[in-house]
Amino acid sequence: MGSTLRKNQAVRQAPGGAPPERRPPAGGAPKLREGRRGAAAGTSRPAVSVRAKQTGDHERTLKEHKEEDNPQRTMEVNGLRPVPASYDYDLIVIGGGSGGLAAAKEAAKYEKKVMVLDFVTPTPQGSSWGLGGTCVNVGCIPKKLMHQAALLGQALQDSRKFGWQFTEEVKHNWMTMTESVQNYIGSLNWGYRVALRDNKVTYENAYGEFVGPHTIKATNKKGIEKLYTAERFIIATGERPRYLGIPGDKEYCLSSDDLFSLPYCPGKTLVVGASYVALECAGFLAGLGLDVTVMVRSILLRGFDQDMANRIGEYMKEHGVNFIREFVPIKVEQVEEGTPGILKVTAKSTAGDQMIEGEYNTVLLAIGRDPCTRKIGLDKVGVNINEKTGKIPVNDEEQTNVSYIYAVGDILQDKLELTPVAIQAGRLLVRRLYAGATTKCDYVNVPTTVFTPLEYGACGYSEETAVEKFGEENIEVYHSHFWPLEWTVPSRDNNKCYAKIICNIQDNERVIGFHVLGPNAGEVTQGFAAAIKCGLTKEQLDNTVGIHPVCAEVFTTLSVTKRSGENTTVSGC
Ligand code: FAD
Ligand code: NA7
Repeated sequence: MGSTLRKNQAVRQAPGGAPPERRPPAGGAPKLREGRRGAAAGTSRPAVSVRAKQTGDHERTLKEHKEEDNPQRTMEVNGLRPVPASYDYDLIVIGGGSGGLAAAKEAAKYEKKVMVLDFVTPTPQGSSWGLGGTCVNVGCIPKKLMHQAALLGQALQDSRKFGWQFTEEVKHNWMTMTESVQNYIGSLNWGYRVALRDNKVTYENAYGEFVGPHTIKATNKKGIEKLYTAERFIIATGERPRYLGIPGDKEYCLSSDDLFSLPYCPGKTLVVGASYVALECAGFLAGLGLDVTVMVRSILLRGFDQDMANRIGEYMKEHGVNFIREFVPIKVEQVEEGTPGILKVTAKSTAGDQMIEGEYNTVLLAIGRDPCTRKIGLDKVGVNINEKTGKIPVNDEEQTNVSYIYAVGDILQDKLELTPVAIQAGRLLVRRLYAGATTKCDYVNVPTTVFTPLEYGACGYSEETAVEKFGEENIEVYHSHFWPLEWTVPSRDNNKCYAKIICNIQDNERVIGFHVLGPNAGEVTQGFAAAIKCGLTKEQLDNTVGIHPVCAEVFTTLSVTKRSGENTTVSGC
């Protein structure tokens, strides 16, 4: 099937749909077109393309397409390396976040002609950002820096006991923090652009949408559309915050996509949601001295070890965070305009008919994130998604049901939503595609950290899932409280930090779950995660000499089993 005469039709029909004859068989790759020339770049008027030779020249495009059956022919694209004549690019990556950028840069290493499309749709409040995706702009990076700002406030308090004296009143300035954080993010955005340029990856700040097999439409901020073809595609479009769907939510509420660049202090804040984004934001806002309430629909940190989740909740409560349990907002109204203004929130009990009202300066929604997969033309190319969640199912090689389309990162069904996972999956995928590698991304025993005021690091099974999978009689849980030495002098929070490992009795007490609540939990967990990957057993942990006096040494001396019911509290080192 020749594509030449079809390409302009495809554009004219978008977004309504590609012509029927271009639609691939349901659930399968468009086999007839594999290895043949894809639709060349072109729009309804004129034919527009990345191919410098073609831009605006519809006649020449048609002529070139008549020659398309010669697979040996190569051509220059953007003045860069030659690619097989079949497509504009070897690889087009849709989404320039953690997974997409990693994949694109890796592919460029193997002399592939690569394009990245990245486009940020502004939030309902108008927030937008640069290249790099969620982690850099509105996720891990600003979150951890603001968490650090809160920890410094705590350190200032502790420092008095260590002899520091300050005469000035200690206050926090939201704008100074936000500007510093945003400046750093700006430098990262710039760094990503430079890295793409250095790697000869073509970058377009444009929204990508499939319009037909091997063909994508890129629409930039000005609405200018271009078509590109590629032999392969990687979808890495990530997720965006969900809204409640109640009156006033999009009008007045913020999401984490707005918070980190908010140009004014949010003031008294209601955080809606109880998973890690909600608790982390609530934690650092409270640590900065703000009045913070978390509205919890059911449980804290669904999916995480509940013993640890409840300890985090207790700690946050003791450190000034209010919790409203088993309520959901049903209406948000503006009482007063301003930066911040005043919002009235009406909420309903999930356990009965009770209604409550409260006034806040800011309402932050952190009720989950939806994958950006429903508006990228997946139906045009036959890529299956989970209709309920919007997630994309892939095989263990990150390949969708359409053989030339792959997906990585947060949009994947049943995979972890973490930056290093997206990066690892993207890199390994590209190495398999272009470097003959066979290593697959291992989604098991991935460590993670929740940056709540008392940090929580975890790797492997939660206690609940371990019991479910192996049976209670087959697991041994060793645990202990610990008191970081740094916390003793300022008399902080004895017996709040907590260490727990879960071992599989049937497998030589292999460590299948690792959990720690305490300072620098991420730093602690990272190393143990490597050991767990290597098959760490309880005996090996016991034979490991600790480092004194550090928090992590507790894992080398765990002796109390949960089953025994013995006391785990400590009073010194
Ligand atoms: P993203 O990084 O989201 O990138 C997707 C990109 O594609 C975005 O730039 C998007 O605008 C763009 N895009 C979408 N659709 C299109 C389109 N049609 N055309 C062109 N471009 C498009 N992970 C951790 O590991 N540690 C943490 O501490 C951590 N903290 C987090 C805190 C918060 C508040 C949030 C929200 C997330 C956090 N995460 C954390 C998760 C982490 O950010 C994600 O797992 C990671 O960014 C996923 O990478 P990705 O490549 O799948 O998508
Ligand atoms: P999660 O992990 O999807 O959790 C969503 C939280 O919001 C969870 O506590 C939910 O409660 C709660 N929720 C969901 N819908 C509502 C409504 N309608 N009302 C009140 N509360 C609600 O979301 P996160 O934002 O923390 O993280 C998502 C991803 O972002 C994460 O995986 C990272 O990649 C970054 P529930 O337990 O369901 O009752």
